[in-house]
Amino acid sequence: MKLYYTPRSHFSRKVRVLVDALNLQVELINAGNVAEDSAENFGLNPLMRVPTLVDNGCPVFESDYIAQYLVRQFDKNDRFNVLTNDVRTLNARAVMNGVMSAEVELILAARTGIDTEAYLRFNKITESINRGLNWLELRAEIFSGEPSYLGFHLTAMWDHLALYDLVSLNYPKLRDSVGRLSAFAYIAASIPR
Ligand SMILES: N[C@@H](CCC(=O)N[C@@H](CS)C(=O)NCC(=O)O)C(=O)O
Repeated sequence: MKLYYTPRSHFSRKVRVLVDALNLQVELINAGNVAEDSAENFGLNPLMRVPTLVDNGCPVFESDYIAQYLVRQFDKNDRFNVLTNDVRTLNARAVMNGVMSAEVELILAARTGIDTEAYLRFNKITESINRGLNWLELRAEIFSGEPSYLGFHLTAMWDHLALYDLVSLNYPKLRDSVGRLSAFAYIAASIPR
């Protein structure tokens, strides 16, 4: 199996942590600059995003669908609660994905020459990150307990936010959860630099 990714990609990292947690052999292929527009770099993903998993020539798109695909194949007991139907967990997943996508919009807009300070649209995108994090902080107890895919997701989101420094991270409960999870070597191994 091959995973198209970039070392800093937070969407890729939640899959990479799951791969490491399940001890799977996956070849990592660096897609390079994700702002570019060549589908070949992205494992033939027409949306030109990472991650994409390719298994025996068959591509799987979307980080959470890739996680589900891996668990259905290799972790029948779903040890990290990837296949959950719990609405609180799914809502937290949706909010984290929204925060992460908003960050991608801001970063790639700036990278491709857009002055993000000049357009109101980007104010709303930034505010969605702040409100999303606040929403998660108020429900931080869902990240307690044994490491799960939700915790991998939180850590991937948080470390990326810390790296790019686009918003302030004054969320002590989320920070504590990330600190606890980062003590696991298989989670810390992929911290973006
Ligand atoms: N919903 C997708 C989001 C993936 C995504 O946005 N990845 C970013 C990198 S972290 C990307 O490749 N962006 C390229 C672009 O938006 O042009 C997933 O969960 O896999």
